[in-house]
Amino acid sequence: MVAAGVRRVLVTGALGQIGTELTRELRRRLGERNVVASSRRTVPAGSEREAGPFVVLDVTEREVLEQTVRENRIDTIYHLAAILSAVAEGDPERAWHVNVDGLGNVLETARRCGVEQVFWPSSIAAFGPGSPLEHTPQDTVMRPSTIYGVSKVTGELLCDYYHRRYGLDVRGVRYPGVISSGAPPGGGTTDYAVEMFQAAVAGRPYTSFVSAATVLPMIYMPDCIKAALDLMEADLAQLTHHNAFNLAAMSFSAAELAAAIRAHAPDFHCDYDPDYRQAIADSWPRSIDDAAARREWGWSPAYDLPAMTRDMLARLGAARRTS
Ligand code: VAH
Repeated sequence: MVAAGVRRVLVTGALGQIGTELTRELRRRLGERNVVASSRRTVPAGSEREAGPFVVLDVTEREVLEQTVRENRIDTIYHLAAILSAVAEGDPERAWHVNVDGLGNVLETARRCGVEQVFWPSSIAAFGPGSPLEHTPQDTVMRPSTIYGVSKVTGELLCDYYHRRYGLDVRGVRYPGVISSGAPPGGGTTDYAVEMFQAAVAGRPYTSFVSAATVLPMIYMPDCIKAALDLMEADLAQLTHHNAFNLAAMSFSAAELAAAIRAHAPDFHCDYDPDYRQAIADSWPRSIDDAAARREWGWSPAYDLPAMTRDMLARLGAARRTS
């Protein structure tokens, strides 16, 4: 029997870059037994599986999803399972199936099972060449040129529909590139930022797949997790946008990131050899106006580029020494 008032949470994509850290923080706050981690992949013994309940779950299989929600008495879903921008361009049909049909399954299951809250992350990838790309507004033209961006705009509209039509409390943010020292990123266009840190700590040079001058909005993982949990705990009556809040913490070029790393690792060398992901990056905002998130639920990032760089290098260095 779950203590009255304790959330029963399901995390999809719980083995991914964000899912791994979000599951860990939710379990710290709610108790391990109250957070069910799920993934399409199985997890080797001794890792996240050992830390609490884990189920193998493909979000495109609605019956399995509904059975998991009912059997575990889930009242809150953090839906992170998705195919990211770079991988999605290699298989647009599957990206649509996972990102859109998967979200549709989560929303319909939440409606049918009386789930109280759903968190689903959109992305700055929901903007495109037709959007203002400097200080991109919360509400503006959204005609993304990637299937990932198309799936994110569609998802935002689907979440709005379920909130308006059924009153489902679904919330989310448009994440920028996420930088973290834990689970590796999963095939996005911003993965170069994490890979640069990993190369520097390993004493290796790095070849960036975007140009030195490429500027993108980024967020450090502790702020990424804080945003999700702060938004989910916010007073619904104060929210105008519900899902798809613009969110950012910093913007910098690939060359500025390399320089910030070299301030700690003077021998680190980075060169630049743009590939197909350059066109994706060029279609995205360079900076974001996240005033709505700051106004409606008090968003305030803790990490800027110098603070993130110090913490990332310290964590990766410590992990390397113990591996
Ligand atoms: C990606 N990391 O690169 C994700 C993110 C804004 C980028 O959505 O696809």
